[in-house]
Amino acid sequence: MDNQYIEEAYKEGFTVRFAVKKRLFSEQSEFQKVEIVESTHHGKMLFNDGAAMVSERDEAIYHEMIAHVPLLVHPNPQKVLVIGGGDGGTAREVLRHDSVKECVMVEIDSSVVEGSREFIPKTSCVFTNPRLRLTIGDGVAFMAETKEKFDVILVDSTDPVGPAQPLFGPEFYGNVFRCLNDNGIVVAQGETPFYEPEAQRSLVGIMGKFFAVVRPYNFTNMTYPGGLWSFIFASKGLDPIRDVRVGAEQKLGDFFYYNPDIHRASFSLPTFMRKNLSGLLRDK
Ligand code: AG3
Repeated sequence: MDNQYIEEAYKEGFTVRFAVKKRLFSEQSEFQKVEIVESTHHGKMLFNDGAAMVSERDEAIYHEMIAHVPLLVHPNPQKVLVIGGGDGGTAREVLRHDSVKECVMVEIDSSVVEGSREFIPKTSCVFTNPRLRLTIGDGVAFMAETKEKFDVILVDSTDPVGPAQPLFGPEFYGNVFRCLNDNGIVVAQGETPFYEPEAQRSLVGIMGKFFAVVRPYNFTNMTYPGGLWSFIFASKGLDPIRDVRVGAEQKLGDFFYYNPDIHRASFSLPTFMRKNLSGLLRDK
């Protein structure tokens, strides 16, 4: 049906339905089906293989939280790597930080970049930023081969199926650890605690094999199924709450979702999540 887009989310018979005004872009790439629609109430929306990635109405929540939490904990983030993130929203938030001299982005699927460039300027506006270095390529191979070092690495991936699956595996995180400077932080898209407890346990466990500090944090949004959604923060020593640069967020301008209270509170986990992750969280 043309006037709606349904994400068939998870095995538990849960679907999310968005009313659609117009279909703007549909391309079967080498990796996935990339679609962009204009919805009636959530602005332009990007879907990869039927899973919602971006809605203009609430993309700021995800993009502020993946970027500003680690970048306001790191004392001087200069070089940042984004794996995935082809819509541009994550890099856009990263480059609000003046300390960042270069943001490298490695996106596997040029269709996501091209579709976003044409139809979602709200996120793809970053592609004209001279401090962004965009590479179309496999993030897993890039991580395995690069000799570059980064202060912060952000894994802005789709769900752990298809092309994104290796981004949830141990080889990848071994390479992430190797490519991070001593104060390094990685933040990864961590799925929803409601429907993906095993994926969260697995990812937190893998990151804990390499990193001294591993702490999931949550945000709530309208677009991703389940509403409550997670990132996993891992570092070589920096603590996401103790080491936050108090007041530094004021230089960044206006936020939709992020603020210092949310930063701290997002690391407070509901009991069912604590139980699921018991024994795996790491604190210094
Ligand atoms: N990253 C994907 C979040 C996962 C959404 N999953 C789903 N709808 N089943 C979003 C990319 C934003 N830059």
